[in-house]
Amino acid sequence: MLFNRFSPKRITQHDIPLGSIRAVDEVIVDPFEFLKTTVSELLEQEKADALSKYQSPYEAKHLVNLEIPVSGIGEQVYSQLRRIVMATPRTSSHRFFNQLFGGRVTSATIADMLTTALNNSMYTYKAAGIQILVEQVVIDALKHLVGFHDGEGIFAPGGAISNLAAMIVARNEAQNSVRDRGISGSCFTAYTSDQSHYSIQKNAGIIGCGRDNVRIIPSDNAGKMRVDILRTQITEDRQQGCVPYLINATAGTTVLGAIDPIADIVDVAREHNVWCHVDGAWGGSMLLSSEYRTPLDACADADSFVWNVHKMMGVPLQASVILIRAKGKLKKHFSEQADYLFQSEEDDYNPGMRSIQCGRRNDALKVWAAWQYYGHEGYERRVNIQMELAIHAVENITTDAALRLCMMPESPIVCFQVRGAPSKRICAEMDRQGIAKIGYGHFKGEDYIRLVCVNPDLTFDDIDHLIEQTKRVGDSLA
Ligand code: ABU
Repeated sequence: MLFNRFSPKRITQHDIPLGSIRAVDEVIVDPFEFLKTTVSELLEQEKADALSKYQSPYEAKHLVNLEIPVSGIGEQVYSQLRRIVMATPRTSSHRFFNQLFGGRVTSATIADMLTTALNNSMYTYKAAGIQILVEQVVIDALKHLVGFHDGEGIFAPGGAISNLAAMIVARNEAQNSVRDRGISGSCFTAYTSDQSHYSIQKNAGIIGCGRDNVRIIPSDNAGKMRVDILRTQITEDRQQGCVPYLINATAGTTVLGAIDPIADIVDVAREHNVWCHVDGAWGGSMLLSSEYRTPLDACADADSFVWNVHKMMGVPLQASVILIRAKGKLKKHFSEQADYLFQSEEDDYNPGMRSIQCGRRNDALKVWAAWQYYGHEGYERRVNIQMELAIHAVENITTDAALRLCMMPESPIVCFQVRGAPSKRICAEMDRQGIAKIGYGHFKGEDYIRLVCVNPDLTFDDIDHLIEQTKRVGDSLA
């Protein structure tokens, strides 16, 4: 049995002034036994119920006393924790289609628990030891898949921040003085499609280039960036004296999963000498499949690439990586001196010289554990299964007159409508009734149900059941 040495339950009235201890019931809990039984119960419930019962925020507030107490409740915290766990949406269940992640790779979950127990910070070899080598191996594997054979990379907390890192590098490369002296005068323009992730605009605001200076390039009917409009826009901006610093191509858009014409976009970037970034947060994992990777092959010629491993590769959130084709840029744009921190080993083994963050969580061990478990072959099969699920959904939808497919998916997201029924309300009603968690997306003036087939443990029956339920709920609303 392993208790905290300092526990409110162990403090006596001789230790601290009278009145500051709240009486609590004697609860004896072995934390590791608690963890084991809670996880087992969660797994059982996930199979049986699939989703925790829908609770509005107002109802959820009354499930557990969430307020921070003046006097600690000691080991009673574990029963509170259990109640919170059981009331939390179950993203690994076969009724969860809502987000671009879902399912569970057990080896990665265990590795992440161990990461938490170890509690290293990934800025120096001194603090993280062999974990730095683990991170390097994982980054090398990812960058080779992209085709950045001489490149570099770093884990960051999520796709938006990884995109931020790429945009900072791109801005500084466009004007070398910016890092030290700030932006002066020029209008720094970025280019991204109307289907790209909102972080591009948000980050432009954060880095001082301005949200209004992001040129939103229209997409075609397949949700892909119009390269002809991109080219014209950059030319016009140059003529106006602007500094185009970034073109963002998306490999797997957030709603449709569409892949921009990356080779053509890279060509435009080279013509105009602009940094070409690929946001592959969603679609990056398609690189694992020889069958489906072709639309991403040209990423090898881009300047940077973002890959969220917690999406199609199924490790627990978060595991996002920014990869750069030319080695040295991360250090050039993010390193600082800190004698109290960087005390041993050369910079290659001190990733804190290359990251936005100082203290940095270890997101690499879980990826390494999952990849060891699957190998390249297993991961290829996993991506192929995700696509098979999506293709099955397409076949179901296109053979049913009550349904309408938005377009053939290029990655495992299938957008569709129940004819005559509002997609938004179907999704809300499915959640409220505890049938499934599924979201909607907007494209060319219409709302679509967005079916994300990211969990390879789903079966064709799960997909059919989901589609059947959208029809049933749609009929009740129509
Ligand atoms: N970073 C975008 C995530 C959106 C989603 O999971 O649906």
